[in-house]
Amino acid sequence: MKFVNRAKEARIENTDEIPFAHRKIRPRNFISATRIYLTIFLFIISSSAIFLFLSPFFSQFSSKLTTIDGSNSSKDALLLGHFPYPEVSDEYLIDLYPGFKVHKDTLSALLKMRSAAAKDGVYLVFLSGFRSVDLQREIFYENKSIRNQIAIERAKVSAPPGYSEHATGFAVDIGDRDMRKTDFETSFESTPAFRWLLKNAAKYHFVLSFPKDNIQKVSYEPWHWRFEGTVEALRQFEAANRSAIDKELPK
Ligand code: DAL
Ligand code: ZN
Repeated sequence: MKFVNRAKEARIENTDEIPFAHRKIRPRNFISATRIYLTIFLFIISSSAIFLFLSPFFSQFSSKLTTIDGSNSSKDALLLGHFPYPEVSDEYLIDLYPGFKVHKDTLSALLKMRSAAAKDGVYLVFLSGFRSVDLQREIFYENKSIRNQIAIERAKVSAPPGYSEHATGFAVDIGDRDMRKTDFETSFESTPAFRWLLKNAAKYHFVLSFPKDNIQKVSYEPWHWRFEGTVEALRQFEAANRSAIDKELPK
């Protein structure tokens, strides 16, 4: 027995004398560390492969989620090319003149713009501002019926109720005081008023909502301008602006 024990001790001593790097038999803790590293490596490789394989399903799922909350899916919110706009509550409206209301944040910019144009010898007329959803309903269905149009045709020139920029109080239709025959006509584009607006409206935070060949496929409306001079106004038109930037709407 003594002999066996001594032999064991000798083996242990001998092993310890061989430099670590030259030993044929690795110590046990070295082997288990290698196993752990190998397992982690295999785990990372296989989970990356699984993720790559499933990523198309994930992205489909996440686009469904964003569609539901409406925050990331401007094109799904459209109705016949128009984005939904809530009706501004009465407390935010102010009379520009009797029967003509606009969002109160718009008033000062409108007046400044009109004065600046007048100084340049151009006379802007404000034709319409805030429009309630009820009035928009009348306009849309009445005219649709009178003109014997189907909704798709009507929506090219008029927003369905709940989808008009006029409901926000931030949109105004503008004419040229000296060329009233061009009111609400594409010929408004050849008036001094329109040329002045194209050059100067951005100074007063007004933007042409429906330029020629707009991404929403709404008819060209050179008379229709919207105010984007506050964060609230910008938020209202975020989807419209984003769609114009992304050009992600169906052709
Ligand atoms: N006139 C445009 C289409 C609107 O009401 O938003
Ligand atoms: Zn308009």
